[in-house]
Amino acid sequence: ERSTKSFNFAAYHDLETLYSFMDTLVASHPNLITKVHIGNSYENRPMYALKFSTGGVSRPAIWVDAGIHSREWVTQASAAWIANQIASNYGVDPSVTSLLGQMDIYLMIVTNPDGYVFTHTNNRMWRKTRSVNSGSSCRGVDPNRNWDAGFGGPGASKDPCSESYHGPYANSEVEVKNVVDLIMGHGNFKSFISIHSYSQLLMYPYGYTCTDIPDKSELHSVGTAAIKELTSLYNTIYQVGSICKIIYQASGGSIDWTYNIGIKYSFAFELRDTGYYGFLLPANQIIPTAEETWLGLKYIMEYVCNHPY
Ligand code: PAY
Ligand code: ZN
Repeated sequence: ERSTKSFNFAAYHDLETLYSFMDTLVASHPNLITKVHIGNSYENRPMYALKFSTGGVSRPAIWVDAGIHSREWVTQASAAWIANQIASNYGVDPSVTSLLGQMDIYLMIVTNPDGYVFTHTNNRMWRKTRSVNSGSSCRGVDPNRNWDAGFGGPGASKDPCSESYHGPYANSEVEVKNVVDLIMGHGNFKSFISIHSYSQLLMYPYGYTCTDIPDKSELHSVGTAAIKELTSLYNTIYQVGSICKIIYQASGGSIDWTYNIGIKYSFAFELRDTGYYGFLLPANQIIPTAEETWLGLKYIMEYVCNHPY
């Protein structure tokens, strides 16, 4: 089927289905979307970002990733819905049209493809990558403890069997390294937004320390305004704050690294719910979750577009 009209956004899908959805979406919006192959995973699966662009050379860009933790299924599912929303709103919604007239959006729906496959085939609750750890029978590294920001510090484990194992060294995980290389090679990202679940939070740096970032007051107010939009749709209540203060100290996280390299508008979402279903959010909440998240995301994107630096 060539049309994304037939894609069921209200269901969870395996990797193959999400990858064919991406192809269909690109095929139906060839002048807007390209599929960027940023490298392969540990188990050699391709990693793709959807690039939404109306032209220009290395325009200022916004990065959005989902599914770096494979069990957080509502994130990959919401990202697919959001990809379709951006595509169908371009040329229709003046704010999306104007945004894409000035900036590019990179959206990675499945940032941990090996883990995602494993959640379908073996263990629904798998969080980490699937790399082999030398000297241990436990597999995988926490890809949100593996970035080069406070690496190996408090809020990460040196035990390969832990869910928050930081890995042998920063960027040891090829899935992390591929994103790092894309970001560095591009050189003009102005915002980096990572989507996780669950807890209903919108967070900014830092995670590795509870020390405030220099841009705390601006990021806190952008986050608060974004959440006001999000909450307006279904009254889903979110909290806003730094990772360290609002959830827990966590070192080696992606948005701490992006902030430290100069990407000021670095945020992480924790989508629905607050723990009743947790990672096993029923599929009938996918579309409402995606819809409200899109409102928050769009607010941040517009703000970034209107506040060049
Ligand atoms: O960047 O979202 C962040 C840092 C905090 C998350 C983490 O990497 O540990 C929080 C957890 C997550 O989304 O991975 C929260 C969930 C509920 C968990 O697994 O504990
Ligand atoms: Zn997560």
